[in-house]
Amino acid sequence: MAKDKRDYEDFSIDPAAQEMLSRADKLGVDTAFSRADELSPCNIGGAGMCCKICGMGPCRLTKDGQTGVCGATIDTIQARNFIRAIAAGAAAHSDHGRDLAFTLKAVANDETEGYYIRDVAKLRIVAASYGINIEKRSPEEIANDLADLYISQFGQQRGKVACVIRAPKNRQKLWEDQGVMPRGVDREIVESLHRTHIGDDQDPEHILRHAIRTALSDGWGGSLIATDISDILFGTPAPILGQANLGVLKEDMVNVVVHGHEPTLSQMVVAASQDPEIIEYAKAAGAKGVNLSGICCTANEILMRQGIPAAGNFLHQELAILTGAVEAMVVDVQCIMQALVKLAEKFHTKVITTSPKVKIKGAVHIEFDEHRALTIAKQILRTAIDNYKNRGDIQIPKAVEDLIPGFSHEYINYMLGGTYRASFRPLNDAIMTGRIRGVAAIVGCNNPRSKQDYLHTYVTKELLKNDVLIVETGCGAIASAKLGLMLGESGLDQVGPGLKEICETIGIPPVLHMGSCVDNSRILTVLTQMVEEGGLGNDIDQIPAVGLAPEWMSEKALSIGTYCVASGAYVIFGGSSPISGMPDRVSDSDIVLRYISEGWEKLYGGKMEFIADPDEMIRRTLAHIDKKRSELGLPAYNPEKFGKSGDRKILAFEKMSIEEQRASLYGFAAH
Ligand code: NFS
Repeated sequence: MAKDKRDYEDFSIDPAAQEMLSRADKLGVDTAFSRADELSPCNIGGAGMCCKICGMGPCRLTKDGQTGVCGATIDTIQARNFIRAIAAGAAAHSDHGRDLAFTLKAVANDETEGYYIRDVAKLRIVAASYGINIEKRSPEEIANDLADLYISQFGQQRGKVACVIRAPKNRQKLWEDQGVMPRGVDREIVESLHRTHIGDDQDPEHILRHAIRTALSDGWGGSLIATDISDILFGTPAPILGQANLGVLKEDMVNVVVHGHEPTLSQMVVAASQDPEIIEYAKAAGAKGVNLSGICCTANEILMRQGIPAAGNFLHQELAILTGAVEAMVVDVQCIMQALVKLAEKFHTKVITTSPKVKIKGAVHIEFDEHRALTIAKQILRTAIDNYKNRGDIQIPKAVEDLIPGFSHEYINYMLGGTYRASFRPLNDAIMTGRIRGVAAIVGCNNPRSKQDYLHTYVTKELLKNDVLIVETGCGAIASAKLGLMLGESGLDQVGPGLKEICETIGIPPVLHMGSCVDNSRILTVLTQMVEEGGLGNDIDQIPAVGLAPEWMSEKALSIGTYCVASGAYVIFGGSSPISGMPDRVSDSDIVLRYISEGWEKLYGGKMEFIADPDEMIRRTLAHIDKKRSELGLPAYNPEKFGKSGDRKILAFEKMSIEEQRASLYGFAAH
């Protein structure tokens, strides 16, 4: 490895990744890690200062007062670049939601193969929340109406997206007052593109107002629809034992890795992998069976519902192939690197694309269709099994950690109070007393420009020490899982005293895995329920809570961050800002950056900041939480007050000698 290149330890904190990167070097193949080193990012485009929206450019604005050929100023260009990224992110999430709505419609009308309505209770609750009649009707009739309602939200032209009624009342009013109530999902995304065409909206604040409306159509629209329907069709998650990291791949089985985002396909591959006919087929090929695992958000979808192990997060997709033990990597949509195909050619791995929307040159395409879902899933698995005989030299890292994922908001509600008094009261009370200082959602991607998993897990661990309860989704959740922070007692020795008491009392890990990235909608629901429970103000912006995406890289992350700000949250992105400007070279090139922080905070109570230094992220998170506590009139955080009750005593007791135990019980050491 050349001197100016990063070492394996600088690429990732994960030993499995380090081992595979060393193997990549030995085999002479590149990865996203090495390509990131080879390819310096453009400092002008990276700062949002390049406009390539029309054929007169690209215009790169690097001098004070300079404009594009059309006269566009730096702040207009940055706002346009930013909203376009948000629109793409919102489109990805929402198109995923749309496809699920079509699947629900097809299931309701008995047109699919292998799917059924698993969570009738959630179907009824969700349908009733929109006024759909649920009395004396079959689940299929209700599902048909709900599917119609949800499908119509994408093409709706006027009014408001139906799901926004699930936000706090005050928040809905604020959105009305600010003129950012999303009307229809597709409409807001299309309008973002229209407004940013050459010669349209050229007032940055006006552009960014529509960015808020577009992102809201994702968080309180497409993403929420995706989560609802996934739960209805595949089951609302509840805690289940799972595993994470490359060590989940098996030497003596056909390894099939599902990668991407939509659970429609992966759920059916799970079902097909358990089919006796497929198991027999694998045995006939000389394997013990089919071993399924996931990468990225598909991993999260099947991990939290069926306990199917996660092979890793975003930057593990190439590393899984590098083991040489993957017979097929089955992909659908989003976060799939084109590099997989070229890498797979060095091994026997077949990359199988399945979505009508995604083809990669050189990959095998087996198009998925929910009407023949099980048949196609079996065809995919047979293709993988047939490939088992072609396996060459393999190297599977031993690294693997257990975890308990599956903390849906429904389960959190239940776990706090049980079936008869399910409520958020205990959580609110714990925050109000200061046992829990506040809540942080740590979400988002991996980025090869930073050390894989380092920022996620460093921030997570430091906030835990400070009694901040953590909820996680997406690749951030898999990072914590790989570190062993999501397994009941295992991480509790690193947790602050008050939070530890809460985790022990309820029996939860200090980091709650809430699902995939579209499931950030679950976090919105939790925040809303905390508001409705009372005691923490009357809107989301009053709750001592912060959202962080320390290793973000995707446009979806920007959409998520923006709808969280619009919902009242303080959102911190790590790494670099796509609209940082270069204030040292071009004065006022950070106008937009300042606007999405101070400007948005005045309007929505939430703000967005890009902070590269993890210690600064932590400092600002805690400062924000403490500020919100003080504004609510809650006692200042004081860890000294907690950690001396309940299980602490029992655990200390268990560690004592018999004599010490007697002394502590009876006041003397009896013989
Ligand atoms: Ni989220 Fe999921 Fe991961 Fe980032 Fe990609 S998988 S939708 S975008 S990389 S967290």
